This record gives sequence, C-alpha cells and structure tokens, in this order.
Amino acid sequence: MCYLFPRILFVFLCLQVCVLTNLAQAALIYNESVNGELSGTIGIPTVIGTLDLGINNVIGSTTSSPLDRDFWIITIPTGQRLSTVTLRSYTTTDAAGGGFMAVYTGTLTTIPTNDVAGQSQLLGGTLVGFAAGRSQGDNVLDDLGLSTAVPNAQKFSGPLPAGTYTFWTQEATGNQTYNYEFNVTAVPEPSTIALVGLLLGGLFVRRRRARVNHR
Ligand SMILES: [Ca+2]
Ligand SMILES: [Ca+2]
Repeated sequence: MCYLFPRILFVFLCLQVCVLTNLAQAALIYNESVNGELSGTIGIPTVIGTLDLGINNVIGSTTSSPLDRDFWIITIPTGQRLSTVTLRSYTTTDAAGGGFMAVYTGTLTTIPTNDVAGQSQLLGGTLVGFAAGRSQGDNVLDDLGLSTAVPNAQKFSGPLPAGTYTFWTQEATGNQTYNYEFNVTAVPEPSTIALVGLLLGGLFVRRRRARVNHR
C-alpha cells in the first residue's frame, strides 16, 4: 500500500505536465502583413480578441513619417493571466533608442499628454529595444509595470490578471518592426495546489511510518 501513493503522485504530476505542454503549444497570431494594419487611432483600437493559453504573437511595424501608431485590444479570460510579454524580435531605424510601448484599460479618445494627469491614464509604459531587460528576447511586461518612461502611470507588478487591455506602440523618430509574444497562463486552482499538498503530505507521513516500522 505504501508504494501505491508515490505512483499515484507520479501519474498525477505527469498528467499536469502533459496538460501544461499542450497549453504551451496554443497560439493566436495577429500579423499586420496578413491581417491588415493595426489601428492608428487611440479611440478605436483594433480588437484582437481573447488570447489563447500559451504564446500569442502580435507582429507589426510603425513609422514616424507618415506617423503610424499601433493600438490593439486583447482580453485575458477569467482563470488566466498575462504572465509575460516577450519582445521576440525588434528592429528600429532610430540609432539613439527604441520604441514606446504602453498599456491601459478603458477608453482613451486622445493621446495622453506627457504630464501627471495624462500619464496617470496609463497602467504603464516603457521604451523598448535598446536597454538591458527590455530588448530583443526580453520580457517587457515588468518594465511596462515599473513605468520607467512614464513615472506617473498607475504601475503594476507581476502578471496582469484577467481583463481587457489596450496596448499602444510607436517610434517617434524612426521606423520599428516588432514581434511581441503574449504568454497567457492558467491561474493555479486552489484545489490543485491543495491536492498536491495533500499528496506530498501523505507521502511524507507514510515514509516516516515506514521508517519507524523498520526500526
Ligand atoms: Ca502598424
Ligand atoms: Ca524586462
């Protein structure tokens, strides 16, 4: 009987790994070259919709002349969260820096002015593509939340919870191309955490009993 418990635990953990592996393969992609130009109007962002569990790519480009900003709305469903936003690929013609990226909720009808009131309408914003931690291959969600470029934004840390968010990117003095990977993960169920805890606790008790009985 005491050998049965570790086997049940092993099978359970294998099933969890299988589920997570399958989820990681899910993908939703919005590519401007395939799906059309993302909206350049802050009041009418392109609605990409509800993201899949796993990696979701948004691929596009902006120009400073003529001015092309990109705005898009994504939804993270209940029970899931936006864990990371990785800048998978990036190019810019701006030798001095990178593009601007911001996230906000609700509706903005005009570009916020760069003052306290304007900045506070954003959850966060940052410059990407040229500094450590927010360049090609890096997660930029933490930088968005810390608001290094938008000090008076609302700020956040860690994953963004379920909800609807608008993203805004532009390059003020050049042209940029980008591929953002939005990684959506399931929020661990309390019941799952409790079950793993119970299994591990049971395993520990049984091992102790087995040791005592063998003395
Ligand atoms: Ca564009
Ligand atoms: Ca980062």
